[in-house]
Amino acid sequence: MNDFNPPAGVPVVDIDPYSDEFLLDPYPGHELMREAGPVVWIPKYRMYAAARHAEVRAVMNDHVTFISSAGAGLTNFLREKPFRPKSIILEADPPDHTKVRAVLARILSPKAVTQIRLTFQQEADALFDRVMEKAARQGTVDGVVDLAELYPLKVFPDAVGLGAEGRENLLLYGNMIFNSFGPRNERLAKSAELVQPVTEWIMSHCNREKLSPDGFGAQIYEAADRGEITQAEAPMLVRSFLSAGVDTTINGIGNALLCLANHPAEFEKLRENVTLARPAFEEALRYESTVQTFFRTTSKETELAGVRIPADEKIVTFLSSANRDPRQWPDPDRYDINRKPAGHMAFGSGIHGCVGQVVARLEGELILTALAKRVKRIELSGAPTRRLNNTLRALATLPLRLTPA
Ligand code: OVM
Repeated sequence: MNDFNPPAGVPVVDIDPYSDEFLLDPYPGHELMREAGPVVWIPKYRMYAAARHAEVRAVMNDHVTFISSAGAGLTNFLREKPFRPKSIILEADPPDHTKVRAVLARILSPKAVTQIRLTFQQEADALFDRVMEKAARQGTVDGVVDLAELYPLKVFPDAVGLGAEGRENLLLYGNMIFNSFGPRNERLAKSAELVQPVTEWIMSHCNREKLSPDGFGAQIYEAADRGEITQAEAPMLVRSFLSAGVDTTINGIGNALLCLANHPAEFEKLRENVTLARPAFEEALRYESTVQTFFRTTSKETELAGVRIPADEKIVTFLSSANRDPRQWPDPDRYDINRKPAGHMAFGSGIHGCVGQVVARLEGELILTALAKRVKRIELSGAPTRRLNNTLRALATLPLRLTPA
């Protein structure tokens, strides 16, 4: 293959998945790719793409062929410098990946997370006290600014052990990091305008002195004290918390609120049975996957669904497209809280599958539970607006009318 010709035997899909148009409404583009073949070629970025469920899962579940150490974004770290020092968990392969993953997996295990449940629940209830008061006072609230941003920005940094000051840096940092998995486009450049001060704030808050003695951050340092990871690795894992733990859940919650506002019959089902909060959140993750894409790099020549891919090539997996693949899901474009969306790809799959998913689900469940208990009707009071990001399906605003129960 030269620089201009597409690889032989791979359907070409000439779209730009980083254009405003695509990001505003990615679903027609997803369908084009799925229909073109199990693996397609996107010429503008010279990348292979998997958009069907079976191939996305196959890539995610073969970490030997499809490696992460060359980056989980479009940039191939074997050829180009990473945007920041590599993540020691996301952008790593076994054996390096294995021990750091084990440390985070233990800190974020279902059993460990039961310890934070009560606090997270009280914070969800307290937030709804304020939101419903504001709704009564103003008529409408913003589902992003007044709800979806406030909650993770309070409970997650609290759980990590961060102080109250400067948390807005986490929003700027998340937006920048998730842009950095895409091409080095205008969108990344704009979000990275404050890269210096924001990065300095983030890195300084990864230090042990900045973290309370009882949080997830302190537990990372305790693992280093026990020799499970090095002392130098500890702040890098705190950085992973601060990179991946806020913007993801903010938009998971925002998208779930939007789903329920757009599907009143589903909200009614949730109100009648609040134990559906967890499946309603899970279905929102399938229906509007927060992390739209992640990349892998081939470690060797391989075949995927009969398509030959040479060594050292980037392949983008469209997690959100897999989650609406009609080959996998009956009536995939329907938001249905009674569906059992097990096997969705919103958290990825395999050894890199989201290590924080227990916390993410907890946040989503508690917000939707509080919503179902406090609100009789949730309606859009205006058109929501999207915050375009190279990786995230994100909302800028979500004008809501919440009628109290
Ligand atoms: C990390 C990291 C950053 C962004 C996302 C992510 C979804 C991980 O720094 O480890 O996983």
